[in-house]
Amino acid sequence: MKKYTPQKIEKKWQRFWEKQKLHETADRPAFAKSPAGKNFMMLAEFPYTSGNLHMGHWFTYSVADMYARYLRMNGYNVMFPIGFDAFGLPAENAAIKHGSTPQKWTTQNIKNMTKQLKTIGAAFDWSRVVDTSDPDYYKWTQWIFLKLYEKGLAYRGSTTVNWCPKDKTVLANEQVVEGKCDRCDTPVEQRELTQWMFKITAFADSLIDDLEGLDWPETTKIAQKNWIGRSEGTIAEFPIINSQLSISDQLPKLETGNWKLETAVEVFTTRADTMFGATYVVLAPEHPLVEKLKKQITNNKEAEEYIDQTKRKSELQRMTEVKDKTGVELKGISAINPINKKPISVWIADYVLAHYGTGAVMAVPAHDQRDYDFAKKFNLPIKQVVLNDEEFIGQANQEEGVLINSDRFDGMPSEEARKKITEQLKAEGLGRAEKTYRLHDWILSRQRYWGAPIPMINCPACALRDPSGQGYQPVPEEDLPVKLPKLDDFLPVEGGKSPLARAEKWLKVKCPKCGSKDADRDTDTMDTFVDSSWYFVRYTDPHNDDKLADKEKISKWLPVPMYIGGREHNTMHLLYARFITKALNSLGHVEFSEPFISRRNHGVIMGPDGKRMSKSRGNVVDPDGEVAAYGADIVRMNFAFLGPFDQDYAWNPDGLAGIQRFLNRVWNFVSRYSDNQLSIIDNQLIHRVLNRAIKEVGDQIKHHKFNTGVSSLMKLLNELDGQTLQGETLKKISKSQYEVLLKLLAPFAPHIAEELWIETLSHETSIHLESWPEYDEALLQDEMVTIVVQVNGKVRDSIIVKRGLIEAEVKELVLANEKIKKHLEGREIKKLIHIPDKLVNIVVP
Ligand code: ANZ
Ligand code: ZN
Repeated sequence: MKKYTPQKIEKKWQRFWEKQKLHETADRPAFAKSPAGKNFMMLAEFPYTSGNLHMGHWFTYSVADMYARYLRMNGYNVMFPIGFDAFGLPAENAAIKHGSTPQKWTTQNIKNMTKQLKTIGAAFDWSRVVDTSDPDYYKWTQWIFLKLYEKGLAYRGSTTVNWCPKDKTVLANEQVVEGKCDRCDTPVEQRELTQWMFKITAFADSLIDDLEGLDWPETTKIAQKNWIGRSEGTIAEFPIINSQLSISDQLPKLETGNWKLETAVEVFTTRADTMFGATYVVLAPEHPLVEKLKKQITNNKEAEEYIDQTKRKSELQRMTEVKDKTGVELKGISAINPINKKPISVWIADYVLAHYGTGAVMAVPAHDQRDYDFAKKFNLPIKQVVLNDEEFIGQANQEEGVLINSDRFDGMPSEEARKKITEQLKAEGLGRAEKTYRLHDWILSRQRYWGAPIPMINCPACALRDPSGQGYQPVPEEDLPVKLPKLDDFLPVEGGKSPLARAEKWLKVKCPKCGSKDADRDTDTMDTFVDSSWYFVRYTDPHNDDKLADKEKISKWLPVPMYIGGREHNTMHLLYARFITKALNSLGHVEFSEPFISRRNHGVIMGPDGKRMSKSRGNVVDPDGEVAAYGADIVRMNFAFLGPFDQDYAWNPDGLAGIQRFLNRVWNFVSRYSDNQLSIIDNQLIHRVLNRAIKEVGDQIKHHKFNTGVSSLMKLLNELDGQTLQGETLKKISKSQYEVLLKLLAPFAPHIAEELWIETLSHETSIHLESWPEYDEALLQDEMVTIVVQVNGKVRDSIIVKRGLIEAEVKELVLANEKIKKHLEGREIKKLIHIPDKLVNIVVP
């Protein structure tokens, strides 16, 4: 008998499958009724071209492959695509480090990673590979930009960014520590930068509301909702008056009830019910009204100093430094509370953010903690207007309740009062109901080299003629792709300019609108999240030169029925892909408005020390070594066996040996098969055991319980191997019963299953073209069970009987059993305890 040597067989079958084009998926007609023929894209997040496959890739792809193979065996026309998320900083930084270019580095890595991915033995369709840094791909990334631009969904806008004046670069919020650049300790400034943006906020509502229909992890849905941060409330206008003049002089329309004034502060509040308790108004220091009211404000200098000071804080800091509130009263002006028409003071303070709501709040110190802290510090009036069971000492009472001190709204519950107060404001032209969102538009400009150029041209001649001074013109569609020029020096430029500004030849271009020769290409590249927001669409038609993808092909494959990926993409990637889908849908390019019907998150494989694997920690385990030592099947099955798919695991090589023992046993078991010893009739007992296993293993894969799927296979082998089938000889296993065992194993360990199928059971075609075996529902019902037989509490034997026997039937069988008879020695039975389908205990004196 040959020994099981995975290294000898795995390459052979990988080549065999490739030659047979076994995993190249044809486009079947859409909307097939039965699973047979139904297209199914099994999507797993494509890798960054980071250089090497790590344990996490193996975990994700091998387990996703089991699911893909199972579906295929159940008649689905499965596409299991793979590609490379190749643009972006990692490639750029690695190229800098290794003295290479991003192009060379990426090409090399894709080659290397392809080789590694093939060792998994997954059913990837290599004919559909996409590479986001390939001009054939990013042509369509640019096309999407243009389509969104045409509809106003891509625009130039200015935003505040964290800016390090020394490094001359934009910093993410996480890179600002205590107001300083985390690299050089220089105080960070806030800067307005004009960049390209996608109007993701236009879809804010549907991005929340459509989550309901998705089969996604609840945690992912919650993460998206929080990220979008919809809050429903009221916009109220607080008219501004000169505090040195009498109110009636300034509000001549007092009698007519028309309070609308030219200058008013708009505030956003979710608690309009507390409006009678608004005792002052606070503007964000950046609020444009501060500049506008300069003439009336009597302490401008003080205000300006404070505004300067604010610029040095990041938004994150302003939100988190809660305790010590700072601010400046704007003297010389007052605001009118629109609900009771009383004048209140106006302040600027950095706890109010410029880019949330309207950038101004009505402060209700009795019921909002931030306002309370501020009021305490500056001695401002605190007026309770909501009554409830909560204590109200030393802090704000933020709960809802019943209104007090609120005129005709007294006694009204908060919720009703919000509606009624908003209605009154609206009737007086002083407010309206409004939703706001935490979500900002998506800034997609990057001042880096390794990305898809933004297909826009800036023409100074056109700018002169344009009333808004805007000279940007879209690159005509037929000129796409705007290829990324080769640059020797691709390093980031100081001063926030893109390295592409150095590509002088590339830069100069004729204006597509007016023909001026003075125009420049946009030198920014797109955020790599744009590249990955539509790659699944390209899989349906990866070689199409004329279109993003053929519409019919899109409708055959999409939306994606199952998407597997990491929790780190709960917000950004998944949100961006949903947005691009909704945008393409609204423009008529795709017929669906959600890209991913089901989403499952995979866990993370940590280092042996339980910490995230990283080179600096030195706890990286390289899968290549494990594969060389054990073979792919064992590594795959070990991942499946770890436990639930969505949990994190510390890497522990001990499991591999257990799986190795199991596959060795499968090998030896099936190798005992030989033509001349086979029985013609299937053994009924074995038939039952297999029947149950078919259902069990199938259900487990279907529900992504790959670990219990492996244990069911182990149990099955134990049963087959005669542990429980006492007295049944192996000779009685028929060929078709061996086949069932291999088919159940095939999704988990495709190489060994193929080897035994073709070489031992002498089949001519691949096991991976076989169907999942069918099971007999009726047979599940009267399936056999093993009953343990005890005498005086000691196990003496076990018997295999039909499930569901009653006590009398079991008793008869037990008493007829020779072994048990011996133990009873003719004594009289005092008592018999029967646990149906499990155990009998006979008590004798
Ligand atoms: C008055 C009030 C009274 C408020 C009360 C709360 C409680 P969410 O739910 O997160 O949307 N707010 C509005 N704009 C702000 C800004 N630019 N910077 C800082 N705070 C701002 O929060 C909405 C609430 O946050 C609003 O409702 C406002 O304070 C504050 F008892 O208005 B509230
Ligand atoms: Zn022009």
